[in-house]
Amino acid sequence: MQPIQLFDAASSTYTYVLFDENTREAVIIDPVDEQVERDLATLRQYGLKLLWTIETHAHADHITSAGLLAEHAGARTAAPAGCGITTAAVQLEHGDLIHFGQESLRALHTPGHTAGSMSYVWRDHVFTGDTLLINGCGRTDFQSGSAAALYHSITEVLFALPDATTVWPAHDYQGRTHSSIGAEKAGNARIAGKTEAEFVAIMDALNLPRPKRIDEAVPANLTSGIRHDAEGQAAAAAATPEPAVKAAQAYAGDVSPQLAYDWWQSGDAVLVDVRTDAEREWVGFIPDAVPIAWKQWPGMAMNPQFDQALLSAVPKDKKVVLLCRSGVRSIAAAKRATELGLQAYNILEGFEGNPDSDAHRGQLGGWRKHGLPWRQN
Ligand SMILES: N[C@@H](CCC(=O)N[C@@H](CS)C(=O)NCC(=O)O)C(=O)O
Ligand SMILES: [Fe+2]
Repeated sequence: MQPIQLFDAASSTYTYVLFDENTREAVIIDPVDEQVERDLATLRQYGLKLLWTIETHAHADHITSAGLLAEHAGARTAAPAGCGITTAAVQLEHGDLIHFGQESLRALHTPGHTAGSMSYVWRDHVFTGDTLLINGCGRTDFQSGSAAALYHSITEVLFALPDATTVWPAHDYQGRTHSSIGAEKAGNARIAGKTEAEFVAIMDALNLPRPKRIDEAVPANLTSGIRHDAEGQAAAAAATPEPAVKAAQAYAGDVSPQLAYDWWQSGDAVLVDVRTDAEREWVGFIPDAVPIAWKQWPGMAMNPQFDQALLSAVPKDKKVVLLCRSGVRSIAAAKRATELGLQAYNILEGFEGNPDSDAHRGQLGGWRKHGLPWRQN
């Protein structure tokens, strides 16, 4: 079985999806924000349930979609402990295993490109991030990089894997897709047959231009891709729980699942489920709720399909109560519904509940936990 390899041409980044063929549980390595729609479509196409998003390091050249995938696919975020990615739910240490179905991925600390960088071994494959590239390696001139550390990571950690191990890098700038440990050991121009001193001299002489997006990308990646600048508002709205006080100014209010259900049953409100079809299929749905997926990706200012579907589903004299997985997207959707002239309420903690939410919301546990009606497909 091969990993699914996906390419982002703008940053020459490879993203990988691995899954258990029986349970269909999946992980994604180094997802790119601008490709989130493609990645969700890939998960749908293969019938996968995304359990984990995993970073090899805090990237300097593109922004991760980990935060978006956590919200839109219900994944948990994992990142190397030494990378300062404070929002990651799991901080990985050397040797840690990430399980998906019967499969697992083993984390190897491979510092050098950055001090926290990790590679991941799965069966006879290794995902090397920017530690080892095809006939190259990650640069070591910024972000706590160290050529000496990289030399040890490559020669002692990665080259200790069996020669037949397939190498899947985070980037290739010349269209190559994969290599092997044996091939890199024998022929990698920067490191094969070189002493540490020779390697350090090569790295010191590279003189590469700074990545174009480094000033924007690194801070965003330290918070799983959730940006707080003006341009990043869409992503932030989709992925960051906001204090209810601030949010209350932009929509009619927050309601408990029980109150939303009562309004819906008495005919005062229309219940709109803003989760994606894939989420409903995996986790369960509410019979008779109106499904209108809330999609807001980086660079997408408007979503006319959402607006149109919402306006035709909700009569002007009724409230709309909006539900998502954990009560985050539904806030963004309630704000949009308010802009469209509707009296819009956010259902606290959504369908599944949000164990990470602040104390104000922490008690509720979501629609399902309240014993309100729902069904599995
Ligand atoms: N031109 C690219 C920068 C490419 C770059 O510096 N890539 C890093 C990885 S984030 C690297 O280590 N490159 C190694 C190399 O080019 O040899 C950009 O502006 O984003
Ligand atoms: Fe990098």
